[in-house]
Amino acid sequence: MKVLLKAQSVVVLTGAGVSAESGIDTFRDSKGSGLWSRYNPQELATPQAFSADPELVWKWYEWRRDRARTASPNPAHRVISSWENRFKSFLLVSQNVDGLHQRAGSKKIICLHGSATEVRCTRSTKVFLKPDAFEQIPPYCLCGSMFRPNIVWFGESLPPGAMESAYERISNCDALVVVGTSLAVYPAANLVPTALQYGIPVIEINVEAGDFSSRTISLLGKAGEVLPDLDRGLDEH
Ligand code: BJW
Repeated sequence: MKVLLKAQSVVVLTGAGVSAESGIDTFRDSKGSGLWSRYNPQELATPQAFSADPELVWKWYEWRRDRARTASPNPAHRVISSWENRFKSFLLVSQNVDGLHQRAGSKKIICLHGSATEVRCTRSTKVFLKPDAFEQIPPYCLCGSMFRPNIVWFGESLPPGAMESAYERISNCDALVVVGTSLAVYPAANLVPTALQYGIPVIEINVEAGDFSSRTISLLGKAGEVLPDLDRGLDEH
């Protein structure tokens, strides 16, 4: 892959599809088998839903946190982590909250949608690391206020500076590699048309073509197979 062979500065944007081969559900796909086809996001992933029924929302997150805990990083996570050493400048921008990139060793990472291993006090907004299960649902902070997952729900702002840093690095990179995302959720989805506007080559790895595929280098296939192939190709040159 010529674009990556010449690249000094690379940004990777990932979504739920990068963890699919680790057994983590995606949110949506054209076959209607993602998480949102079984659960209504308005009932679960909004601040309003949490206020109305914190126990229901927490039960859903405890189930998902458990699935993430028992899953292992796959070859796609491992290749992305190794690219921190391959390219002179590297940044991973992830929409995922499952922690599998970090467990594969990724350190240069911006988490746009928070982290399922963290909780936040609803009064002080202080963040605590809590990877293991809670004994009681909903869980409470020592101050007596309820904890919530440290995740960005619909209608909430992304972590301060996260999109700004991503835009800044993308506008200066030699290639953007987009892995396993439907690009259906904003503002993360805007990163791809922005890169295209700047004339930056975009390599897209997905099991199916998406809205931007006619303007990207679209590699159709599973991330856990395509990324190791791509990586081996770089080794051979
Ligand atoms: C594989 C594979 C394999 C499978 N290998 N590939 C502008 C226009 C319209 C709406 C908005 C807008 N700006 C903001 C909004 C509102 C909203 C939004 O985007 N709504 C859309 C639904 C239209 N955005 C927000 O509310 C954001 N906040 C915000 O913008 O604040 C300011 C504001 C608010 C309101 C109005 C205006 C401004 C916050 C977004 C937070 C997203 N949070 C979630 C849920 C968190 C809860 C949780 O995780 O429990 O984050 S949504 C969910 O989608 C999750 C994901 O990170 C995100 C992205 O999904 P992703 O990763 O792309 O997964 P999928 O399932 O969609 O795709 C998987 C892909 O993998 C598919 O393509 C498969 O083909 C592929 N695949 N197997 C490779 N093996």
